[in-house]
Amino acid sequence: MSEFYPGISKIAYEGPQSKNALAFKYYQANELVAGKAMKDHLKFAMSYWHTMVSGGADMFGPGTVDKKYGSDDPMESAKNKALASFELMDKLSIDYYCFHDRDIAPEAETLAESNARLDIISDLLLDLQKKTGKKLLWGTANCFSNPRYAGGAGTSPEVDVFTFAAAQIKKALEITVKLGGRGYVFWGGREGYETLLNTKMGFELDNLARLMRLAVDYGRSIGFTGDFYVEPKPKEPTKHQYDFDSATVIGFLRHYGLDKDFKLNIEANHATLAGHTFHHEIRLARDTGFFGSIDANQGDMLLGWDTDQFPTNVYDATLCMVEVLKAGGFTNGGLNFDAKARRASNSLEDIFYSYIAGMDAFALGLKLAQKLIDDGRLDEFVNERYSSWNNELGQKILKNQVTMADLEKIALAKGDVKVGSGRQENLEAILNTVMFG
Ligand code: XLS
Ligand code: NI
Ligand code: NI
Repeated sequence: MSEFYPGISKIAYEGPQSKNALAFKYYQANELVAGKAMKDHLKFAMSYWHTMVSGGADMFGPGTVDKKYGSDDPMESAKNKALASFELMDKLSIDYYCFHDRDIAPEAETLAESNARLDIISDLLLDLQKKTGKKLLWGTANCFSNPRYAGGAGTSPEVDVFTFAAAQIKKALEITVKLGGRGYVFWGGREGYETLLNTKMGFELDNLARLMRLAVDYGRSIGFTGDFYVEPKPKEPTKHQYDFDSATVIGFLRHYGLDKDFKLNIEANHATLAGHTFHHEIRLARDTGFFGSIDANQGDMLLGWDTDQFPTNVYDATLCMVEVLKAGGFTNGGLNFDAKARRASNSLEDIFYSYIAGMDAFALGLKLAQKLIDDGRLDEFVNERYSSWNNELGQKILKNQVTMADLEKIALAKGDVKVGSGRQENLEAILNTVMFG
């Protein structure tokens, strides 16, 4: 088997003192954190689309990295790409991957031919999985790139487009099941609108839910026992996307009775686009029972779009991992690096530098998250802050044993109330001492 990343050997852990750019400084796959190996806490996944497909093209210029894998023939190239992806995962010690149908096998003239191509490549991927032990974290269908989806897929104004999308998702579910994927993602790329002047919003929302219901019913009928995910994002490519943020999606899933089958796949950059922190989105998912999986990346606060950068912000990674640990860890989900190297990062090594940076940031985040939990001061303060709810009155209210009139009587008798300090600055300082102390 020829090498696609020649001259780069398996990346080893060398520790934080190492100056070797091609070594892990914090990620040590088998190091135990709270009794569990780092690799099992983090469940890193490679995103096929950014890593194997995109060469860095943007609207001002073409790609800067060759992603043809030695062949101009689309299927030869797709096969080589699959081989290259496993070489890359092996060299980086990444156990999982994620894809859209069109990432692994390019779309053909007809749906039947596209499906046949998927059969061929998924056979190859299955074979590679068996040989290496690598796993599919989740699959999805690209129902946003082809011009037919310009007006949406499930939310298209045209019934033929809805039908085509359903057929495409059916096939994507089949290959996800075939490859043992434990998740299936709906990211509503163009499920939204550009202007309400041409849009039936309520009708589109109903149809989006209808498509998801069809997918759940079909997926369960072919033995998919994993999680369906919605990946919230407020905008881009459309001006307004229906899956705006976690809160919106949770409301949507409950409204349409999809909440038993769906969880959330939270992406850091999408959180900030929605005006939230990454931490906020994961916390809400955890507190409502919708925590599923994570697209680990980061945005640039000075840019208003989805820059999908490799995550290196250790505060964000730490607070994310606090939520993951408190959720009891990932079940079917994991940390998918939905991230791309910058266009100017055009060497073969750059993709390795990128993953090393992201994996090290999350390894560090994991250790610091555990340290923060062990330190206990933040949790202790929060518990104390809410402790009045443990008193008799608090308990009565929580058990819904009071009326407004009861509360008025108590408030009138008690007189004015003084509220305790929120101590934010002190808590931020504690965070710093735990992280850097
Ligand atoms: C795009 C999304 C996409 C999903 C998968 O912004 O992040 O890459 O993760 O369709
Ligand atoms: Ni994104
Ligand atoms: Ni994503």
